[in-house]
Amino acid sequence: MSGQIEKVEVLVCSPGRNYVSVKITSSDGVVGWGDATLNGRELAVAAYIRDHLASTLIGRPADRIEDTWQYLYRGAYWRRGPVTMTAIGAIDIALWDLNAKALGVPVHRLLGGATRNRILAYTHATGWDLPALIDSVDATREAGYRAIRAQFGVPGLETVYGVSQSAAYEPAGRGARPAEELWDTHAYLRHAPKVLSALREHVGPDLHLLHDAHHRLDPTQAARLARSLEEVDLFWLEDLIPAENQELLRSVRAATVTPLAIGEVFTSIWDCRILLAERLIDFIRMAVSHGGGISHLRTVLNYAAVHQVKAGPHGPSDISPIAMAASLHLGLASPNVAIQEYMGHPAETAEVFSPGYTFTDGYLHPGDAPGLGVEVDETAAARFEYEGAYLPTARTLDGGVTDW
Ligand code: CS2
Ligand code: MG
Repeated sequence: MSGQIEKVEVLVCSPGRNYVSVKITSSDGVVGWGDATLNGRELAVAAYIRDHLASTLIGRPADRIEDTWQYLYRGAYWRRGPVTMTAIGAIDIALWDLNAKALGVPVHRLLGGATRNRILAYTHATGWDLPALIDSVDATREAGYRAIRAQFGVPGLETVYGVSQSAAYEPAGRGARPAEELWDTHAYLRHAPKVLSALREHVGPDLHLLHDAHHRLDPTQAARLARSLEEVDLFWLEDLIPAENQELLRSVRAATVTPLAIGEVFTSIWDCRILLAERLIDFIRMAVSHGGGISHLRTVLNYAAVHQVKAGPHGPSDISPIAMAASLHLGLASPNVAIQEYMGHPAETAEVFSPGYTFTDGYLHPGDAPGLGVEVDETAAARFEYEGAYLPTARTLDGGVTDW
């Protein structure tokens, strides 16, 4: 017994970047934490939980995790979408944390136990030109990574999303509105194969290389790029085309044997059912926080496994240490989670969130502390007030808005 849900509180703070966390307290005095961070839309999720969900949860048995998920998803008229699913995800993660703590076990034990000893991690390396990229990849490899995502500048463009111009890189920029960046798909397509081939030449065959196209291509461009990179032997090529139209990936898939990953913007199984059922992708990228929590992502992972699709969950800085811990507990307990993105967080984040997961020799482990193993310092959080921050908007050279 974990008692009843007595309090549902929302904590918004900004230690280095914005985070929204949910704290659920049971009548037995056990606390569970969930992550409700949605980059650039943080306050919408905070209000959804605070104004619409919190009061409906008070008094419910705290140990009915699945029933609470069903109640919030199937029991509500309006379903799906990032705000709704992140809100449900945060409550679900908090309940898993609370129940595992009440039983004194790590969350992965409640999920059936570890299916392997550790989880392969990948992180980001960036450089505006090839020498800078090579330096960044070498340093990242030196730090122990066996899998590295490589992003680079494009001649003729001043900025490229995901490419650091300074040491600490945070894709969401502070301010009242998104920055606007120019984007040129043709210039990118001419440049990318040369850079990635030269990088493979430099690193040799063993290192896993990944690359992210951020949904900027049409299916024909995507097929051409993926085919031209076959010799580079990428671990995956990510987010080639806008993710809404699942059927369009059929032509890309038929044209190439480069492994494809997609899904960081998906929020429910309905966003990827065709992709999984037809095995149009090799890796599903949904995040535990944006994808309805541990309970729903587990459904997605199991459906993916039936179709021999693996997972490589989203793990940039906007996945807070709470969701990162949840992803690792679920990942350790799920046989088809092949790799975990691990971008890390700004230094100040550690003043508020103290996670128990560890990175050793290129692999991650969630730790064996009860629950998710993340401590939250609410007094420290009060020092870091929310400040609006947005991902940039991209425009083509003629000034039109282009895809994310
Ligand atoms: C990226 C992220 O981690 C990734 O693969 O695509 O930088 C992503 O764009 C941001 O997390 C969006 O919030
Ligand atoms: Mg991505």
